[in-house]
Amino acid sequence: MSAKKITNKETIEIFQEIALYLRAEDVAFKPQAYEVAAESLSNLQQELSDLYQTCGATCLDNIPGVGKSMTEKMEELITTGKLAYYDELKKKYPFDMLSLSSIQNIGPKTAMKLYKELGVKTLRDLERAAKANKIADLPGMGKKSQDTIVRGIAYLKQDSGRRLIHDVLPFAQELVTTLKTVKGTTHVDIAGSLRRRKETIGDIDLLATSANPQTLVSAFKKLPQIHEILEEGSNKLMVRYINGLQGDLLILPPDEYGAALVHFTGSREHNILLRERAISKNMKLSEHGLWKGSVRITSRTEKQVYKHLGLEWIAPELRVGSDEIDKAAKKELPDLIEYGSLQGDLQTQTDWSDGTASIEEMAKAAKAYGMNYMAVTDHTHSLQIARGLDEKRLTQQAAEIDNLNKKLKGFRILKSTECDVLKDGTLDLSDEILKTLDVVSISVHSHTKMNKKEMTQRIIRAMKHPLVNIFFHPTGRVVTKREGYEVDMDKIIKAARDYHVALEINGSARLDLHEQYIRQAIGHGVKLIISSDAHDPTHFGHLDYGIGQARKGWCTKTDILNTKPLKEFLAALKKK
Ligand code: DGT
Ligand code: CA
Ligand code: CA
Ligand code: ZN
Repeated sequence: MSAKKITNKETIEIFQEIALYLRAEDVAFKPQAYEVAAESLSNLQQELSDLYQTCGATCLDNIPGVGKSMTEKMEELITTGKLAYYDELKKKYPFDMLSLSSIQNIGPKTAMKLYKELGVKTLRDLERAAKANKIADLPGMGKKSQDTIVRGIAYLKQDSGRRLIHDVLPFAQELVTTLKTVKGTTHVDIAGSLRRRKETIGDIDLLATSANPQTLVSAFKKLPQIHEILEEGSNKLMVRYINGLQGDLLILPPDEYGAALVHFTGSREHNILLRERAISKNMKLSEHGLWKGSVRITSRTEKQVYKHLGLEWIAPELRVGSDEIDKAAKKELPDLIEYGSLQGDLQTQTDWSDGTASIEEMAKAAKAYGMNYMAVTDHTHSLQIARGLDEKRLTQQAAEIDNLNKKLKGFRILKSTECDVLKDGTLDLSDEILKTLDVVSISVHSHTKMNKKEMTQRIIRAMKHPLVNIFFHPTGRVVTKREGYEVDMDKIIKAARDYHVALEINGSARLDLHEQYIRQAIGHGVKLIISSDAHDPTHFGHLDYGIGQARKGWCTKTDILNTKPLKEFLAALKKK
């Protein structure tokens, strides 16, 4: 068979686009299956076609998040280079759904409307339509939406090629694990934006030390994750990985390693401040070491470099070039929350609404991830796209949770909700039913184009409700997708303090709150929770990105309520 060899990246994009077409058509469940599969594939360590050659469909089926019907689709893609189902969709809707719906304010449905009403097929068409003022005239759009779209196009142009951290970190961690096993290797570390846990990543920077650099270089070149070698030197390689990202591996002398790690971790702004500090102390800092005249002061570890500059070691997540160096000089850095220190997850969706799995499957996955409790927070009925729950179904769900809790050992499922905040700031469920829940969480999903003042009032009204415990994804943003609604976060943070409502740090692609608001919130004594927003058993890893976000926002363990054991967590919530 001489089918064109399909890459992982192409498969991922096909699945993503199919999911969007299905969403535009309001199909239930199926879009999630494609999205989850696409997400898993982005962290696969091998080309799918190679995997298939080794062990066929069985191996495809074993990829987490990939079910039987996805396996069949992948098999078709690998063996024929095409997917008939996708080609059909493309024939029916011949427009670039993937690019169009990557623009701020354009969901799959809007993309469909733009195609049907204005014949918009590509980003260029979209730009032209906006310039000709045609989008503003469409029903439900208006001048404001058009302006947002224009800004979105500009944003995409400037941001092209960057990836969400979720789609890069596990891939890079696997590289590190493999390289560490190569004979003679003493250190392998991730540097750059990935180590700083930036939301989006430009490339994968790896640093290493080795007793035998040549062996490490040869081993690296043979990795199945590498698509092509771009540049090669005796201690440096630049490559393109199978996921389309570029990366380099730099092998360094052990004497320089600490200084190199500081340099290549960045950020640029942090490095500049460090160098200025070195100069003010009659020293010189470069990627090769810290120098006093022609003498290199010990630069083997980062700790030593910071120490000789009169600083505490600064966690990579804080290295942004603001006040972290001043605080490190005064020994005032916070004792940051550690990765892996959460005991429960407060936002999960199940197949009662728009999740892919049953409550039991989700609970088992949460437990396997190390959680001791998990709140089930299916959407509420005003959110029809997500098959939101009304009072009756929520009561049925409670009965199922009671049964499961009797069965599960050492784990507790909490009755909860992601209750929609309606347009006027009232809630989508009655007080009677809210009272029966262990945790009441609220969020905004509709009428997101309100002005700032109205939106702020609407949310504060909901936060004032005596039964509300947590406000989910407070700004409504989704990294690489949308900026979120207009809202006065100063006022929301103060309301959270006054009405004893915890704010969520959402670990999914939302990464909402942004670290700036996290720091502001804890400055006001507001408590936070970190959640995965899992819609699938493979999503609990999102918690880790939530912790990264919390660290970037200077949080200690005590700032985050779900670091507590269940009883203490429940006791810390607003009294009903
Ligand atoms: P990215 O790759 O765009 O997500 O962001 P970074 O921060 O990983 O940037 P990258 O890969 O270009 O460089 C890695 C680090 O190396 C960067 O954070 C700081 C350091 N670095 C690279 N070039 C320069 C430079 O020209 N000046 C300074 N001060 N530092 C640099
Ligand atoms: Ca980088
Ligand atoms: Ca780089
Ligand atoms: Zn939500």
